Amino acid sequence: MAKNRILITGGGGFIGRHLVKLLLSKGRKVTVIDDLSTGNMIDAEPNMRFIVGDVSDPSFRSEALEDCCALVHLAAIASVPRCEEDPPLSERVNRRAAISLFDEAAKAGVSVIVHASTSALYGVPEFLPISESHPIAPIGVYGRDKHLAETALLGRKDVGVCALRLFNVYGVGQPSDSPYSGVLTIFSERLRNQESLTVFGDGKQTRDFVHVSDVIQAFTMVLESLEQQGTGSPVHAQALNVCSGQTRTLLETIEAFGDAIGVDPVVIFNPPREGDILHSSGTSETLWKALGWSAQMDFKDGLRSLVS
Ligand code: UD2
Repeated sequence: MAKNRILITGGGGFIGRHLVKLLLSKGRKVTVIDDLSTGNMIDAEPNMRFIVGDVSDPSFRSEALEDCCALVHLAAIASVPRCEEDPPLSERVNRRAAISLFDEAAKAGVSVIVHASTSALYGVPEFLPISESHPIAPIGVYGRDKHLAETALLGRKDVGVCALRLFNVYGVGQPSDSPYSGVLTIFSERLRNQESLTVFGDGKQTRDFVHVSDVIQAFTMVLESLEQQGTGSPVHAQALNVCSGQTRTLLETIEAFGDAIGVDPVVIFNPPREGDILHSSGTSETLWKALGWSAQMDFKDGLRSLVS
């Protein structure tokens, strides 16, 4: 049987669900593997197989790779504090399972691998905006393990590979019930419930917020480029920033939320969170030059979709 499926690990999670939907809408066949630890089941679709399983378990990996021509690896322990609390867990999932999966995928005949990496591997920025040539200096185990997985992948010569370094991704569908959810999701949920917002620090910290619709476009464009051009693709063996290039302070996001819903949010200031970086801002010029990708979502529209 022809290998024509795309395996999406962590496909039941926030980014994964959006990506699965987009790929299915393009007529692609998709296999999802997700252990449902933070993700959810997706309603049955004719072109989708959903495997409930842990990607760090080899028996699930070989089942998931059946008939697959491409792999998008999103499954991870994505919570930075959780990785700090349990470094062996981060090492097992974010590093070792990822590297084993890349090896097994290549052996199983997959010709394209796209890996979800993170801006966390840059650590405290030495300059802004952060480009891919910024030194790698992760503060914690999450960034360290993600970087090691990324390095192992990009060293491969046998398949088309690319790692996307995601900045602060936001959008509808991010779980809001965890203290480690993204700040915009937490704020929108609290505003919907007419609750006050907690700001850690003075609110002047900046983040590069990129909307999930732009992120899944980036994954799809990279995937298609590697499928068409293989190791000759301009994104092959590259680690690329996926960011909007438009930074906002937390106070600005609160003001924008207030405008969107027509109320003045009540804000409570708490001491800064341990290990928080003050400023983060990226440039995605490399991905623009390679494939013409840039973030399209207007920030205010993105916030409006969160609160509507
Ligand atoms: C993001 C990523 C993380 C890692 C990191 C790398 C998310 C959800 N997390 O962490 O996985 O890649 O970047 O640097 O994208 N804040 C408040 N009030 C709240 C919640 C948060 O003030 O109720 C602050 C928080 O202290 C921080 C900022 O908002 O200064 C952003 O926090 P975040 O958890 O959304 O994301 P971040 O940048 O810490």
